[in-house]
Amino acid sequence: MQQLTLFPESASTLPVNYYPEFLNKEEADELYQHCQELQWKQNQIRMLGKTMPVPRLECIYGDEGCDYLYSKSVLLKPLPWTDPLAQLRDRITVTAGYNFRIVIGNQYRSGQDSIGWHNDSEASMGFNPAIASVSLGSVRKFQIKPIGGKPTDFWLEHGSLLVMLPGCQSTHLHQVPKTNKVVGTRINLTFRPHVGGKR
Ligand SMILES: O=C(O)CCC(=O)C(=O)O
Repeated sequence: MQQLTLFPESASTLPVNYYPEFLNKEEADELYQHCQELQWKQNQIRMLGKTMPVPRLECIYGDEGCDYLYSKSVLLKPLPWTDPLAQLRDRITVTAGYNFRIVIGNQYRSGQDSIGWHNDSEASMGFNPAIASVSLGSVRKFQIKPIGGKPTDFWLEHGSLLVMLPGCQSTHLHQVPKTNKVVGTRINLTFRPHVGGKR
């Protein structure tokens, strides 16, 4: 039987900080409810000469004009902060010590929704961004590895916060792999800096 490693030992050597109970259950449930009302969309991505649907739903909220282009093909244009998302942003800043100007939501509707190995090194975030990731709903495996190295598995729980520290995006890759297990919906919110837009 697979062991659920909620707090992997090797995590201490990774450029991440993990807060498994950042939100209590009531707060996490309330935020999950709020996230149901966000404007989710299945975008199209261009890869290897083909256009295909992104294998998850996405949304973006943030400061005016902080557009986010990734994989040279998916352009996300932020809607204004909702009150709960702005409150969460400020709370993460107090805990983690970094400022954020956008939040990108990922909704994994089933085990077949995923995000493959990548780093988040878009120029719009500036040099060595810190990225803070809040997980809600079903637990999914999140893997992180040094480029060319072995992955560490995190099982990101409802209400947890994982902060990828400055430098992480240059040295490490991360993913949420597909699974054939029956899993419910998971929502992930990644708070990010941005060097453009209106202040
Ligand atoms: O869903 C997650 O935990 C990771 C999301 C992610 O890798 C991303 O938005 O770049």
